[in-house]
Amino acid sequence: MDNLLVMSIVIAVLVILAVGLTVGAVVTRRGRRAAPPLPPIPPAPPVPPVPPSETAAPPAEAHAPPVEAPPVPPVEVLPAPPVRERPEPTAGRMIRLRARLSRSQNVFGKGLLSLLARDHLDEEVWEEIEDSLIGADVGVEATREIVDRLRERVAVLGTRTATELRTLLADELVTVLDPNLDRSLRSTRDGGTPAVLLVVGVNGAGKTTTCGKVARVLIADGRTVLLGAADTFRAAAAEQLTTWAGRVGAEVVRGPEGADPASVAFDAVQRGIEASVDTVLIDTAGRLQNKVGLMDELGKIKRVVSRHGPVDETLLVLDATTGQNGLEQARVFTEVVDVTGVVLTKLDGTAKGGIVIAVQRKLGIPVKLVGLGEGPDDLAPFDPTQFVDALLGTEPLGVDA
Ligand SMILES: Nc1nc2c(ncn2[C@@H]2O[C@H](COP(=O)(O)OP(=O)(O)O)[C@@H](O)[C@H]2O)c(=O)[nH]1
Ligand SMILES: [Mg+2]
Repeated sequence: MDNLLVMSIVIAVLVILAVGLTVGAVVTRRGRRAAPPLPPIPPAPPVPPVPPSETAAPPAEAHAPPVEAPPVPPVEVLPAPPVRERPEPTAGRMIRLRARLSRSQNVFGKGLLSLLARDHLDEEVWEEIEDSLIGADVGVEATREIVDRLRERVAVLGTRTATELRTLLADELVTVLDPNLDRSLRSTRDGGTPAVLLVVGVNGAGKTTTCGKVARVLIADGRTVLLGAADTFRAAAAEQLTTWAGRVGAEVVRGPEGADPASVAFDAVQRGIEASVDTVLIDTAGRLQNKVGLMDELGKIKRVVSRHGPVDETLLVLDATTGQNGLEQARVFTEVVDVTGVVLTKLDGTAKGGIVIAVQRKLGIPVKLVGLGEGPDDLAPFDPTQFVDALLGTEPLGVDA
């Protein structure tokens, strides 16, 4: 009995133990299914260093608010572009005139010299010489003067050879052009402010072209130049001037089409003072409706510009091919503004170089520059001796100026 009891107790304990183990195993398995083990975390790859790149975030100051734009100026100031062309020096440019005048059958070289080469210089020949000079636009008054003196000298000296006669004629032509006149361009001013040059003349005479050519000459001489586009009647005029400026690296001040020319001119000088340039060149319009209109326009430009200081030079641009007609128009300009120098353009296109003499005598103003073509360097300082040599179409013979 005792043995049976003990065995029963042992079996019971074993059963309890077995059940207990089984339940524990199931519970454990369930728990594992509900929460599977996390996969092992791979080791983090090494962080590559950030390479410096253009796409990198901009530095903090780039987010700063933009600087406030300056107020819009009433005129457009086009800054000087970099110099793209080097103009050629002015010395020796007149030489070109010789080829160009002779190309246009100038009456001096052909007619006059052959007349002077005649065996007998009788009354008839002298009259022919006179006609030739008048035909060459020298003008009646100047022609009389030249021929009278020539006749006198031929008589006194008994000059006969063609070479001697040519020398005498050249001498008289130079004399009548007055080689002692001051033909220098007042393009700089003492005291640090820019010299102001006003360029006037009828439409098509060559004002804008001359402004561009003069700017090139000055820049070639090492000056700084600002161009004022006071011809505001056609946008193309300002455009044309801007093109010239772009070639040599000059600043331009221009207004919108139809702007007041005087205010553009004023602003140009103002800007020239600020930028400390040597010279301000002002291109104007050449509408010649009537004297009153012209006086209003040019007079106002000059008055307004004068608030900054005097105008140093007023250049009248004249087309040599318009002959005596052009002279009459030119006279109106001299009555309206105080012209200090004449620029005679298109000498390359005329057979009548004598216009230079007529212009100077009629207007009483020195011819300072001559236009010899449409090219950028086709502008020469006027020199009477070189001019007469070119006119007579032969080698210089040592004419005394
Ligand atoms: N052959 C020649 N043409 C010139 C000369 N000067 C200017 N021109 C031409 O004359 C025309 C009128 O010139 P422009 O400067 O516009 O005249 P503006 O109206 O007075 O400003 C243009 O075609 C120029 O190229 C010159 O000395 N010789
Ligand atoms: Mg023009």
